[in-house]
Amino acid sequence: EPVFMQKGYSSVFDVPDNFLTDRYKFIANEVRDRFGESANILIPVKNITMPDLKIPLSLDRDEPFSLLIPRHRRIAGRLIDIFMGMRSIDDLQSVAVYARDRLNPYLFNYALSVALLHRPDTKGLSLPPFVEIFPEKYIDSKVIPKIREEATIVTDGSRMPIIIPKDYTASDLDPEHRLWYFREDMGINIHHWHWHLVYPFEAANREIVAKDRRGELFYYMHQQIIARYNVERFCNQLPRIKPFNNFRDPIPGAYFPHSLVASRAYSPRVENSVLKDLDRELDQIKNDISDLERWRDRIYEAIHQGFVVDASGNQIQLNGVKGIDILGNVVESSILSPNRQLYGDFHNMGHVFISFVHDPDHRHLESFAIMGDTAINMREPVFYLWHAYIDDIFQEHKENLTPYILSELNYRGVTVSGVTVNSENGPADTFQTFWQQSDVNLSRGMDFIPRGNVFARFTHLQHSPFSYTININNDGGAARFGTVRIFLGPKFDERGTEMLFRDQRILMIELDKFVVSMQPGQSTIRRRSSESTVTIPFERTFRNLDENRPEAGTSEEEQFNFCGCGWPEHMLLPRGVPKGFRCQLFVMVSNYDDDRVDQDLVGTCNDAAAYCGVRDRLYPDRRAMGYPFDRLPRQGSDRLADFLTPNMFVKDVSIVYTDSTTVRGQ
Ligand code: CUO
Repeated sequence: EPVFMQKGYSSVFDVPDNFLTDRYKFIANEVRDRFGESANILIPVKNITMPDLKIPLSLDRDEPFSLLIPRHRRIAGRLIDIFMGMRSIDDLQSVAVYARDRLNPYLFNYALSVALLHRPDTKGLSLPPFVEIFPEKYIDSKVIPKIREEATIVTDGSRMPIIIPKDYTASDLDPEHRLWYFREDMGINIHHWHWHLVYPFEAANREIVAKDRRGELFYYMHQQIIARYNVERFCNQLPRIKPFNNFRDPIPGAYFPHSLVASRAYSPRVENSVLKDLDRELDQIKNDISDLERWRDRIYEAIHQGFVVDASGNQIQLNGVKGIDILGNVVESSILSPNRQLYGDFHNMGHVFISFVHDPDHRHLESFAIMGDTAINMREPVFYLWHAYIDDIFQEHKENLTPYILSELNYRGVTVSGVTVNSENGPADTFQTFWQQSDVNLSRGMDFIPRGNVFARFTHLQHSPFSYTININNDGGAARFGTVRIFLGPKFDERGTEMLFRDQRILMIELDKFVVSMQPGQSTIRRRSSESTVTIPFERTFRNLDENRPEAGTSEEEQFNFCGCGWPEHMLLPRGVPKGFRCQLFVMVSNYDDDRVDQDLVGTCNDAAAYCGVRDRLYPDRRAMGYPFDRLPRQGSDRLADFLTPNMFVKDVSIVYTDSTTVRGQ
């Protein structure tokens, strides 16, 4: 950790005069004195010949920025290229300092983040949490003047946290609003933003995109989001999402984000909006709905034929292990798609069509709505309608695959004989959920206010810590390794009928996955919820919530970056219901010989690999993502119970929700 980023140090850049914009040149010394006074470190900035920033400068500073918009992608691609190409950290710092005050801030932040994540010489650096830099995207715009007032009038140390109301986007008249705590959760949105930072779909440098199984991970991470959202819906007496699959139909529901981007309100989406052909010269978008339909038809055709056709006319089979990975890149699409000409840019442009539903031809000079902004589009109900449809496409492919046969599921000689859940405060085999309030420091995101911390207090779901106890019997004569796979799924559907396997399997939520060594005979395994390889702890999602508070990140936690990707721990479980939401907990021990990926994971952040992979490494599980639930079951497995082999175990559990609120740290 460089000294200037350590606690207790504040620093300013010593900027060469010719770096300053014209507006500030004449007061250069005065500004340096003013800010330098309270700083104890002056960071020298090398005066270098600037690379050509003409393309990045072509996006105005006060425009919103979205990587889904083709013009913005090209601009960002150029800027990432510039940042990646700087020969040393000093040179990178110089161009970043120079560009910071000239470029569009969202573009600047995105491109610099991608570069810092991918340059070999900056990989150890921390990225400040996105919500701290652009808080206006995540909170009610009414709160911002209150934060400014607190920060301007009250001195640091006596400031009170400003409460972000939890019900600011809608009232209970809208049944969909019951899901506010999932959609509006900052941690979930930050996870999703981080995921797309780590897995960009386009870059001049192909290596940045071509990560191990990134197409499959695109499918799986978003599949899990839809599964989780559907289970949350059951907990709120709402049915599963109806995918948005007819692009000529009105889009049900509405959404008013009540938030700002580039100082302007994000456009709402009104009830029954209908997509229209897009013709927006400014964004260089000219696409008809029929383009979307044509791409969709070709993708379905490829799935049914079992192959895609590449640009030279060769068939690439989809039925092998690589099939889902290829299909993921086709559908998203990424530059790894074998034929973007033919299959187009389906998922990305779907986001774009929906995000311009209020101004398809730019006559009202409006920018995209939040469906076009990866940093926050999980706030929007339509996100789930669209991604449920994307998942339908992937499931169509998965249903074409041969179901797993017994030998692909069983682990001979290994029996799971019992599973118990122990929650810190509650009876066995129950999970406990409740509300918690936590503070986030927004001072970085507030321009022109006095220094020091200013906190916003927001409400999120939380659960009591719990542990699994798993009893395993190893009949073999020797110690053996196994992969423990833990999933949770609803026992009943939205009508109260016990679920059929074929429906339940796509609602199975991954909770944890880890390797165990089993001595011959009986063994008992204990695993804590906080160890989950799906989640990262709260402190990592938000990193240094307050650098001056004792619980703030240890140096290990400050290994942010790739490590910032991970489902937020506080959202590990669905909310449940007061009487207890009845679920089935599934535990499987698979044969590690068939799972293992030989690689060294020392020094990597690999503790949230399930949805995020491992940086610079292979995905640490050779099986298909979602195994064993990623395919239809073999004949005769109507219910989960019929699907079980001796190395699997199912336990009925329930999630008990209490409508009470605690405050973190109190
Ligand atoms: Cu993450 Cu559509 O891929 O939002």
